[in-house]
Amino acid sequence: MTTFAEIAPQLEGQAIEVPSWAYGNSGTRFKVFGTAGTPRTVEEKIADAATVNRFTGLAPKVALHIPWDLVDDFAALRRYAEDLGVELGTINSNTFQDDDYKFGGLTHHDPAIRQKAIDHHLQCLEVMNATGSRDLKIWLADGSNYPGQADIRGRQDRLAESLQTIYAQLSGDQRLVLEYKFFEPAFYHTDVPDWGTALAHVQALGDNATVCLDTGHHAPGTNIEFIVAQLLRLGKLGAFDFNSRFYADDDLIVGAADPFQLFRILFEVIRGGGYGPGSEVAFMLDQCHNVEKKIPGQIRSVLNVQEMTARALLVDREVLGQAQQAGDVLGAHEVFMDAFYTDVRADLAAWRESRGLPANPMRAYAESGHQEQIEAERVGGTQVGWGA
Ligand code: PSV
Ligand code: MN
Repeated sequence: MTTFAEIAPQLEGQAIEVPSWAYGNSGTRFKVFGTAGTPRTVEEKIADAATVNRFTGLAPKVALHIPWDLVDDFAALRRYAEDLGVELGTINSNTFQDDDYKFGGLTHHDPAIRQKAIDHHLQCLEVMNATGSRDLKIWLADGSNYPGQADIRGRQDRLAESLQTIYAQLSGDQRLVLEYKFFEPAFYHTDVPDWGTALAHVQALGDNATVCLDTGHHAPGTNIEFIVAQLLRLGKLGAFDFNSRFYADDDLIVGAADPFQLFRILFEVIRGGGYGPGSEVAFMLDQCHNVEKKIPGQIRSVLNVQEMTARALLVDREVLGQAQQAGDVLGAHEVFMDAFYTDVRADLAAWRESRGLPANPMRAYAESGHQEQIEAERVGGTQVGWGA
């Protein structure tokens, strides 16, 4: 069995990108609860992301959502973030909150609205030029609710054309990352419902277009790790949006609902070369903290990813391979499960301490007084929230 000491060097440099929107208020269509200490500005969201990084050493980047995080001076925002020890990461576009987009954006039958959606993405590219971000992540709410409502085929053709126009404007090492989701807000058909559709579009675009896999965007029972293996094999896994779910796109803390699934996914990531210094996969979170405090919610999340990464690294792949070759079904399964059942928490605590980080970041944050401080300081103004 592989030991923690053997895999420890591979934990070095693990980087998880946190979403700015996780620090704002969020909820369901029934209610958005306010939480004391919630940021009022983009800067306060970034400060919270920097706090998560300070306590964990795991979150050196923060992803932005446009227009939620629009500011006048992105170069200044970049400096602000860097002074706090974090970088601005993926830029997420948003064509789902404007009245014009009721029947879609990049797929819309009206060329004027389609152009508006394209222009929004070009604006996102300008933001990326100022922030130094590599990835433009596109998720579309486009789809229809009733059979016959829309020309499904025509919408695919228009989508391909719109994406082409945006892709042509990428510069340097910038990438277009296309995210799929099988339903919601549209309930009959969705224009990018699955990894196959996303792959078809990014393959048509070229080398700098890849797929984003949001773990909450699949039908129950889907074998997500298979999709990970396939996309990595094809060199087309660009990013993760990690979260966890019991039912639909619940956006709960990654690893909370099904730690074993997270382990299986990370095993395939490692197996497929998606982890480590040479990897170009962005490990992002896409979560909402509706009832729990947000900064500790994010700290818990990045720690869950770290813990399952360590366990997945512990799989003895040589012994596993031998068992597989020998047709030893249960032997192979046991090698896999041994790693999953290994409790790495004490080893990780010692490892963190050896790097000047708190052994237990959750406890250290709770005892730091930081939460009480922001709750006392952030009074007045308007708390930022999902959709604002
Ligand atoms: C859509 O459900 C999604 O996963 C996309 O990534 C959006 O940008 C994000 O959620 C908004 O929270
Ligand atoms: Mn997502």
